[in-house]
Amino acid sequence: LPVKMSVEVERKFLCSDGTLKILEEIAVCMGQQQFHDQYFDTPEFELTLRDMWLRKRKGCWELKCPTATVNGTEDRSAEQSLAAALCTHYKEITNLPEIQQRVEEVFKKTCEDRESETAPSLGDESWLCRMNLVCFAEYVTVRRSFTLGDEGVQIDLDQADFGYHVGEIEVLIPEGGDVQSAQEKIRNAAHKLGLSEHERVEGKMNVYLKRYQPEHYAKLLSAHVL
Ligand code: V4E
Repeated sequence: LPVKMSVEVERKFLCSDGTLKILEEIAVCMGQQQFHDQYFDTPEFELTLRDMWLRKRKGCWELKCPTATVNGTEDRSAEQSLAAALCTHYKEITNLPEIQQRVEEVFKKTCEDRESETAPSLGDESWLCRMNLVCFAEYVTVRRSFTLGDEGVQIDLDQADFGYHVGEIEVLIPEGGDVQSAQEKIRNAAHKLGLSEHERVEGKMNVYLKRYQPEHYAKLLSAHVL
């Protein structure tokens, strides 16, 4: 069976009191949750240097990686280009065998014992060891989620345990879906929230690595990943 994947199109923002007030007026609060994220890579940062982000959240594995397709930019208006520049988009893979296969492809080494192995139970994390993956970042986030309803736009307000607050406007689309129209929806939502068109905001990982893993951070900066 083909594995269903989605692409997350997202723009981060700093949530001022003013933004929060507007949000509470125009959006519907979907509740609050708390989760502990653990991110994994090899000691040489082979995944993150390829902009691949392997994490465990609430007992589930997720891999975020760049989308393969490159969108043509010729027909874009200045507004569309700006909307695109403020957004990121990543493919999200949540199926564990698919994640393991992607990671193996990166390392270009097949594990000899793979064929003979029976399917690992969900609790079996020997594959981490086999692929030399170690946890390089972990933090707890308290997230309040809102929806603008009509257009499938979700807004999250995140508070990380290392003292960083950040907002995210996000739209999920199927793989191969229309990234540009998702960016347009995000731009409209940002406009409704009164956000500045020019702010480029750091994500939690950015701040975390800068603060706690400066060597890793510097490598990602010079590889233009962050
Ligand atoms: C893709 C990525 C990272 C993985 C964490 O992604 P992010 O969406 O920031 O985390 P979170 O907790 O909000 O996950 P969600 O619940 O939305 O799935 S860490 C760094 N990146 C790349 C990246 C980038 N280059 N630029 C920006 C602004 N953000 C992320």
